[in-house]
Amino acid sequence: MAFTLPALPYALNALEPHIDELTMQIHHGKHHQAYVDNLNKALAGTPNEGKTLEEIVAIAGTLGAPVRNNGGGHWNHSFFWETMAPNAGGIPSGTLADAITTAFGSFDTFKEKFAAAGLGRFGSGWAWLIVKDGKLEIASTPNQDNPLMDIAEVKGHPILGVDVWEHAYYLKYQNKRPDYLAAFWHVINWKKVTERFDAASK
Ligand code: MN3
Repeated sequence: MAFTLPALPYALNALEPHIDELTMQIHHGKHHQAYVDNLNKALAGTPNEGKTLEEIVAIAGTLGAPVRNNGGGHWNHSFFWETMAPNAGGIPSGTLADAITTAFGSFDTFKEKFAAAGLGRFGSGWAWLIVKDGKLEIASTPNQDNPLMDIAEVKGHPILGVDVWEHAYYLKYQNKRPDYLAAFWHVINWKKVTERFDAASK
């Protein structure tokens, strides 16, 4: 069965003023839709057509650039929309807060290191917070790769990720990736991230 664009879990303008409505409209409706359409095209008539998205991502390095890029694009964006929410942000609590303190010393140090991963990714890609061998780590990937892929430099289970492609921020923030990354903290759905952490830590 062909993949389809998932509906956003909130309105296009729900993340204003941090992420603007026009960016969301184009990012979800055009960019993500294109990853879905191109993934379906690349898989059509191949033995991988019936695989789940998770199965495709896990062997992305063996499937050629169109499937790797568009399969990653579909997985990453589906994950990204769920990572954000209106009236969100703040600081995590519970198990995740403890794990962040253990891994990074403090929440502020974690924020610095995560932002540095996003800023340090030259060109297009993603910064991630992953669970690896039961511990939290920060990673970044180029293009539409992610830490679940067989070809990832640092592998693990993503619980938080931020898109640092220019299409994620250029309309509102132009070239100012640091300003976009600063705004991202205001829209992180820590409840969702904590659920992912708990699931990945079992
Ligand atoms: Mn994007």
